[in-house]
Amino acid sequence: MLIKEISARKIKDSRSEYTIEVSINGCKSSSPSGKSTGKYETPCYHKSLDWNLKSINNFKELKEIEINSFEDLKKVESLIKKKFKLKKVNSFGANALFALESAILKALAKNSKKELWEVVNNKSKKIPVPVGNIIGGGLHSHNEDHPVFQEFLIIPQLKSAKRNFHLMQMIHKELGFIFKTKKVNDEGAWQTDADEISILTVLSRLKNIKIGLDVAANSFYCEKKYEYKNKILDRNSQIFFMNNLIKDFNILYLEDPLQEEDFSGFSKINKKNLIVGDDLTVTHIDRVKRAIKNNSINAMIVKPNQNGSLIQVKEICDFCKVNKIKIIVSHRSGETMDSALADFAVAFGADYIKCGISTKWRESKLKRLVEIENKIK
Ligand code: 2PG
Ligand code: MG
Repeated sequence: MLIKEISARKIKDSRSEYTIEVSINGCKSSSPSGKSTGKYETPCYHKSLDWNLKSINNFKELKEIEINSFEDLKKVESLIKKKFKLKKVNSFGANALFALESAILKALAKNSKKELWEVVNNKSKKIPVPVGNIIGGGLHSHNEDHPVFQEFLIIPQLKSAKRNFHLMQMIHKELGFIFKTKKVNDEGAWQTDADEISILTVLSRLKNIKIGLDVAANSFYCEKKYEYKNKILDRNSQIFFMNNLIKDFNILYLEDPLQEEDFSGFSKINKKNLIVGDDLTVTHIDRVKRAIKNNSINAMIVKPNQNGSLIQVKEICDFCKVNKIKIIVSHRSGETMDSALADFAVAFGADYIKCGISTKWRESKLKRLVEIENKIK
């Protein structure tokens, strides 16, 4: 396939902030963006969003290379490094690079009359289990007295993506009544003033789901202490508290229980279930290797735009599989209507996909997942 048309423009994401959309041969892809970002994530843009827009709009050299497979993205990455004199391709900016590569793959899929996930990996048959944010807190919620933990997650246990999607939506509705709230946060999760323990108590009574938490501990870590509404915990007490929560509420999935530098603290968290790195690992291979070496995690979040390069993201997923680390492909708190995340989750062999439950931005990914499931069956 040859690239005949290439353009980039600004669009607004679910938080009404500007992000990048790239079009290749008429196929469009856009990038989401995070609010509780890890310190070691790749920056979204090289110099600025406008700089990246201009660079992509004038990127004529792209029209000279032929793209016939996922691996051919390597040609694109070499060209970027050469043209913009970059040592690492990621320096082009994670959002700019991801939207560009994803749009190229969509164009290739259209050109070869295949699905997006198939051009990345046509052997993929596994449908990841959704992990849905149902009650929100932390940096994503705007009510004054919100919970400190960022995400209370439900992991449905039914046999298909379609049934799991419906179950999550039903429970989402039900919890709106239980917590007497009509306001959702950045990710479509309910906003409430209830405290962590009361929320977990309600979740523990639900049928056909397991409980997950994204503690996002960085966001309330200050001067070497974890600052809750009614208590301040030092590192050891935080580890103790996390281990007790796992036990008391049978938590299947615990993301970022400690701040992003504490690899050895993570190793002290009970690994009976999933201990997930996000800000800790930031979808970068050096951090992933360190986390595995330190026995910090047994699962990790993969966010394409924490890295930018889909070639590297795939390598990281392959590395995780070899090392028996479960993969959770994840959305960001500021999302677009692009549903490609579901395709990448399937193609990279993810075990789970974290993409919210409610609001059109989150539903677009779940609907796509169901669509892929119907095609694969
Ligand atoms: C997270 C994400 C997505 P953000 O911490 O896992 O839920 O949040 O996109 O703000 O980094
Ligand atoms: Mg997280």
